[in-house]
Amino acid sequence: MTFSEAEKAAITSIAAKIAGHTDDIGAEALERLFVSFPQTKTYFSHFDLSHNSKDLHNHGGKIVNAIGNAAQHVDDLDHALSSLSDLHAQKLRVDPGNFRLLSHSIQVTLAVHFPNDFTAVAQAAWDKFLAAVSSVLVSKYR
Ligand code: HNI
Repeated sequence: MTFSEAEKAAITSIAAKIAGHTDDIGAEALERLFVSFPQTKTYFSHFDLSHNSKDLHNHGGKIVNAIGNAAQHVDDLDHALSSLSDLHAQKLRVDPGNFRLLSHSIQVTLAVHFPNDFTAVAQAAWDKFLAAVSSVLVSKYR
């Protein structure tokens, strides 16, 4: 998948704004995922999923940091996400359909926090970017 300069700008500019708040943004995105699509909680039965829990912040931070790193490598996502791709395919075996649900929850979270930046152009770029990230993370399933 290739990204235009305008798409890259929309991705990196919002990624830069997220940078100082990865745990908070990630925890909120996860909470939105679990509230909206309760079946996704089954992968996290070992976590404390109560509102604002430490587990949500820790794990949310990991996810959003990985996305922030990917935003710096949109032309080389296969390489940038290689070990995470191994992990999700070989160890976690998350149903691929769940990636769309998380991508959606992330976008809603960005929209709420950065309403001025989350224009129609930015939304389309983020939707494409998160779909590309998800596609790499499920690329090694067999
Ligand atoms: Ni995902 C672990 C990133 C989608 C379930 N996941 C991680 C880690 C990162 C990560 C980073 C931590 C790796 C480590 O500890 O080395 N996950 C991402 C990203 C996406 C994604 C960037 C998509 C944008 N993961 C999903 C989805 C699910 C999911 C859709 C299930 C609904 N991930 C997990 C689980 C773990 C995990 C489960 C292990 C959690 C733990 O610590 O036990």
